[in-house]
Amino acid sequence: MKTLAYLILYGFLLVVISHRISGQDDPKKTDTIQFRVEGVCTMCKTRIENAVMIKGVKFAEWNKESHMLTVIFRTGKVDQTELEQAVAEAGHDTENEKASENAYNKLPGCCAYRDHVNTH
Ligand SMILES: [Cu+2]
Repeated sequence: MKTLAYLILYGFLLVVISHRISGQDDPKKTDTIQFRVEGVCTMCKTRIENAVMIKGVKFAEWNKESHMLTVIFRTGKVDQTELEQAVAEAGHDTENEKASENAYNKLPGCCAYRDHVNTH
């Protein structure tokens, strides 16, 4: 009977250990990053947050005061360069990616952050 008890205990430990190992490459694992994005108003906020919601992104929030964009994304599904490029395509400069003239000129006048006219 003692052997059986050991076998059950051993089997239980194996299950626990294999669960822990598989948990390490859990597809639901996420990373959080922050980078600076230029913008002025709540319209910018909506535009920036929508632009960065590409495949693999779970959550995005841009702070109008600090100009920092927080992004939570699936580990390995997307990287910071792709995220910054997506934001730049919407017309907003980021730390490492500058929006094209074409993309920038599509922004409404109140969002013209490069001109430093609007500080609302
Ligand atoms: Cu704006």
